[in-house]
Amino acid sequence: MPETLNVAVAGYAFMGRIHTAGWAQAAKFFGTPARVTHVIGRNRKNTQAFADAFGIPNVLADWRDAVADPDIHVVDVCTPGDSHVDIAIGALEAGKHVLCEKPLANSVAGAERMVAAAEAASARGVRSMAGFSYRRTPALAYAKRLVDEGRIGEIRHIRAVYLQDWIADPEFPLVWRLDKDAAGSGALGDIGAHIIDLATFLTGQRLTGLTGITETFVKTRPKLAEQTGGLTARGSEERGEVTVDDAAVWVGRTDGGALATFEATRFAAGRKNAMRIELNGSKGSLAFDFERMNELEFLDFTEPAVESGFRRILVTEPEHPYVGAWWPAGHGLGYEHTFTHEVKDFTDAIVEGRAPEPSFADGLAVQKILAAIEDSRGDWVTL
Ligand code: SOE
Repeated sequence: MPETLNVAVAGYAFMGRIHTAGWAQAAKFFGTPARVTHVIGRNRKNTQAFADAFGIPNVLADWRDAVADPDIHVVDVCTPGDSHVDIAIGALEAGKHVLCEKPLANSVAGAERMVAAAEAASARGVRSMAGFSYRRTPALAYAKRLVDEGRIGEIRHIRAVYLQDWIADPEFPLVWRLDKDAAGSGALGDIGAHIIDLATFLTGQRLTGLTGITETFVKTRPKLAEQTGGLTARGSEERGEVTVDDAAVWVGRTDGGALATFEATRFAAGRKNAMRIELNGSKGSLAFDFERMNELEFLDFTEPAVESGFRRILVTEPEHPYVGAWWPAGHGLGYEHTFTHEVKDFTDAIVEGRAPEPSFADGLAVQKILAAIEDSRGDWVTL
């Protein structure tokens, strides 16, 4: 085991950028023994500019070069979904630990191949993890603690939505996230995957069956001229077809006897990153909204009705998950901290020789649900 793990990050646009920031912060705030030594990107000029800005010493144009380099110990896959299978499997077979962004792959078959490679690698002590970063939001990690302690009792309802509006303008161009070949699906896989994972993470329950529908409201858009930021772009005069869903809704039953409802959309005008989840149990309720990510609502249903009510817990105390490494109570954390916590937890597992969570198998379970929602078209699908 090297003293410090050398990390190659594949991709630099949005996820690559935030993962790179996460690795740097994890080293500083948690003493995580890892550093980004390489960034991999096909556009030489942009990749170099990113490397310069983030102080990364090496730039690679091809992920195969990272996989072949014995001095690289971790490959962090932050590219669009169509390259996840090849990079992750190539890296695992070469003995690199792999962190891979969600959704794990663009198909169930691809995710199954990744799981097989991850299991074979695990037998050799090579670790892998799926990048469901929201699990590492302190308020959600704390919510899980409360659920595990039985504070809300038996769970009756899981109610989750993930609402964005960044493509609500019909003239927003065809970025890769709107291309089925590159992204696998639309709002469903990009943000729906998060709430599927979170529902399982928080409750420990899995969907046993579901029915769902998807919709593409805007069928054609200007072709891409230039990607100007993580979720911003400039279009050209020519138009092309949107090949993914704009929104999806689904409802299901869990193996723990709960009813679950979900919605994922990029057309919720005014909602920027409103990932909300509410759990109602026999003894209480919990509610969270990522747009207020330092808060958690908790209702204790065992208290007398005359004085019970939702209390707003400010999840900024040093005793709350992850918070002690950061700022004094009340000063709050942001989106990027979830990635810092993610790479910290991943590295801890590598160092301690245990399997990190969520595993690629967890990523495959999400992938199967995404496929079931697409196949359902309003019919019941047993999982
Ligand atoms: C875009 O919809 C996106 O960046 C997702 O890809 C991320 O997973 C989510 O964290 C925020 O929104």
